[in-house]
Amino acid sequence: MSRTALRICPLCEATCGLSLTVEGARVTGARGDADDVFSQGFICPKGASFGEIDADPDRLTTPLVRRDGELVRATWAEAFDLIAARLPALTEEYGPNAVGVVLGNPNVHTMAGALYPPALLGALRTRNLFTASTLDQMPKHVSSGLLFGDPFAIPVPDLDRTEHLLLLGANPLESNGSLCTAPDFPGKLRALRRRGGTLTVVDPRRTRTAKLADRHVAIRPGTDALLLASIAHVLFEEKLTDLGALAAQVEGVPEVADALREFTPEAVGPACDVEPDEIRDIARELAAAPTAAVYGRIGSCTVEHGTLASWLVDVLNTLTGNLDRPGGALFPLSATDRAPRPAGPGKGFSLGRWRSRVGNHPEVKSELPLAALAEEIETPGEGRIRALIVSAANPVLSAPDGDRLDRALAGLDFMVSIDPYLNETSLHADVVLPPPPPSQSAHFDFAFNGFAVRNQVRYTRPAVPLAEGRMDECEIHARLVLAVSGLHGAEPEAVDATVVERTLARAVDDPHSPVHGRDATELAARLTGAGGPERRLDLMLRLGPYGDGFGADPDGLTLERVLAHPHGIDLGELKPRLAQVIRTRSGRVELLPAPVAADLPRLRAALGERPAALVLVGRRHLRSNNSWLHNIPALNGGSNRCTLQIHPEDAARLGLADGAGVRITADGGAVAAPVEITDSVRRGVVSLPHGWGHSRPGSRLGVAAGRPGVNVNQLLDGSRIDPLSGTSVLNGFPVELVPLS
Ligand SMILES: Nc1nc2c(c(=O)[nH]1)N[C@H]1C(S)=C(S)[C@@H](COP(=O)(O)OP(=O)(O)OC[C@H]3O[C@@H](n4cnc5c(=O)[nH]c(N)nc54)[C@H](O)[C@@H]3O)O[C@H]1N2
Ligand SMILES: Nc1nc2c(c(=O)[nH]1)N[C@H]1C(S)=C(S)[C@@H](COP(=O)(O)OP(=O)(O)OC[C@H]3O[C@@H](n4cnc5c(=O)[nH]c(N)nc54)[C@H](O)[C@@H]3O)O[C@H]1N2
Ligand code: SF4
Ligand SMILES: [Mo]
Repeated sequence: MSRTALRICPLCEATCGLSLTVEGARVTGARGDADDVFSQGFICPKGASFGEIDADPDRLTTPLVRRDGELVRATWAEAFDLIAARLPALTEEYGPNAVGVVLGNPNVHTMAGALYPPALLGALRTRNLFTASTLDQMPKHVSSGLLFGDPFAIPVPDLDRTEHLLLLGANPLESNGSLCTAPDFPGKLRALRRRGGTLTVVDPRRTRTAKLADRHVAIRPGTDALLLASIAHVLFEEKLTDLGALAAQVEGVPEVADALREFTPEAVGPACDVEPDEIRDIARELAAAPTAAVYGRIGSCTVEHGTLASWLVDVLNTLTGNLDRPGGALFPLSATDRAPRPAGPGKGFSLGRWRSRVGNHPEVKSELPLAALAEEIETPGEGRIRALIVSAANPVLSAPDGDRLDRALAGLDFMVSIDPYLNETSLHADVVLPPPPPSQSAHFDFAFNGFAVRNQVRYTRPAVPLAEGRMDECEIHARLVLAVSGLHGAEPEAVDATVVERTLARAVDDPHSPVHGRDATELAARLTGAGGPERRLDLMLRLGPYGDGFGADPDGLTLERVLAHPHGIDLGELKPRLAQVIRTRSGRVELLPAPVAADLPRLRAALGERPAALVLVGRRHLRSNNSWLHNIPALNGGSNRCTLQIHPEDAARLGLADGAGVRITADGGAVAAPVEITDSVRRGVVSLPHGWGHSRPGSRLGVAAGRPGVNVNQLLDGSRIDPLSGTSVLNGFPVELVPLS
């Protein structure tokens, strides 16, 4: 007997609604949910493999605890007893910074990862927080923090309505999009072309996305900030700027014009390898389009000038009047966002409120660069990291110099991993806490709804009941919070109750809240939901921008109402709302923030730099997801994907043959991979994907270990960093190649 169950896909940022076929407790099929208000049936091969991913026999089924050096199966009680015995004692003896926290990518794809880390960090009071953001989008947070006063105020391209899209360093045909949540991103690009709109793609590789474009610019890696600065320069020079309705809300326009004076197309062209005339054309097309959006992702973030490139993306959106207008780049308003506050000045955004102990890296959004984790564990002295809590992260593969991190992790006094697999990173843990497979978890996209191209709300309860011996990931996180807080053994619901209490206490005090002046205890008693996490979701929905305000708007959202719409509720197209978003001290968009101005000399210096002969960039494949889907046979079949792609002319010059081995050397080390000759990469650029290198003894990834690939991040020593954001340079670093005989 089979049944169907709905489940929002947690595998990438597109958040497609899936319709699962369930037999007993097993997911035997996955299709796109045609009635999903947002994804309307779209699915990709990863979503279609949901059943295989869910049932991977290598998933851990019980906690593991280290005894006499060996990780052995243990009960949940034994696992949490050990954590409660060890972690608080370490903080007691060495201070709060002795315990570090690493949060990886899947935390933004689980409810637990959204709801509990703030409480964990609040309890630990450590300054040693590291996340995947400093391998990814931190430059965009910094740029938005400085421009708008809120690091989460990230405008997204209005894909369904724009007439022109200038897309840099993103390959949504493989990635399905990022910081732009759009199921069927590929279909939306095709629709843009069909309605007469134009697409320009800037990428050193002729990707599947680039093949869809009207114009493909094969830029020299790492130089997008120069190109964008020059486009802005042309807009000023040819008097093509037109802020329209934005003018009154923006300050610093003349200052930007002045700061970018040197970035003429003639000065920038040779550095970017883009003809000056083409730069002018791109600028004119952008200015002439009735509506346009500039959008940059990984290839514009994880590079030498990542923050400047991210800033310039929104400078261009602003100068062309496309920021905050339909068809341009708009700010989504998700159902669990805070309800809009009155416009006006805010507290602004600060960087570097403290610095890392060893490398003196400035804090950004309370985080330190993930590339600095190993040195903070290795370097003796006060404040050294002695214990680590790692949730949903595999930095041994995803961050620079995994070999060094591997050694550093081995030297920790204590380590906890919340992870379904025993992999390259979790193999070092003293306690591994495995979440249940995704079919057994509820799902709500707290993060991605805030970057969605359409406002909507969807929630799916577990498709399959929690199996015997399993613990919900929310409960795992809540018990961890209790264990480090000296409250080991208390009911996990206590963690949620505390958050609810605090949130309501603030809301009833806030004159702008719909519950101002009401009784917090009475409101808490009205919350519905099957457990702590659902009650918190109900609270956020009810206090949110579309919420019922506990009766203030009887038609507003509640958990019950969302549950009554299993395919989701459409909340309409994105609307202009810049005034609500701005939290800068001036109350306006600050177009030339001081930290950006201070980093511009570094960009000017880049105009004169002699580019390296050969630089390396990454790439993604539709059937992968960073480091953790290579264990699924359905997603890791066919030809080897961990190859070094190289242009035929470069291959000939270096004596490299297709399929033969090549030794790749960079400042951090060397790896060997098979050569793949293809003219889809430009001359002077080679490409190797990340997330591979599954060859470390002690991990339990049977399928992945059979086709391990190599770890591209072993080529890096972690010293290449975008200084404003602490983000690692993962794209556009120099390499040397030698054929392997
Ligand atoms: N060279 C290079 N390096 C890169 C990149 C690149 O483009 N090039 N990309 C970077 C980017 S953008 C990112 S986001 C990072 C990602 O790097 P990480 O944040 O390290 O994420 P993953 O590699 O995806 O590893 C995810 C971990 O979470 C576990 N996991 C999976 N599902 C769950 C779950 O439901 N709950 C829990 N608790 N754990 C789960 C997996 O087993 C795995 O151990 O990599 C970065 N590294
Ligand atoms: N299938 C699949 N989907 C994924 C993931 C995955 O691993 N696999 N990972 C998810 C995650 S964590 C993220 S953050 C997103 C990322 O989503 P995207 O940003 O779309 O990531 P990529 O596909 O790596 O595309 C980056 C592109 O930048 C190009 N590039 C490299 N250097 C430069 C440069 O200097 N300038 C320019 N202009 N381009 C450059 C590369 O050639 C590449 O085509 O994808 C998510 N979705
Ligand atoms: S596009 Fe992303 S969210 Fe949609 S099915 Fe594929 S992996 Fe899942
Ligand atoms: Mo990412």
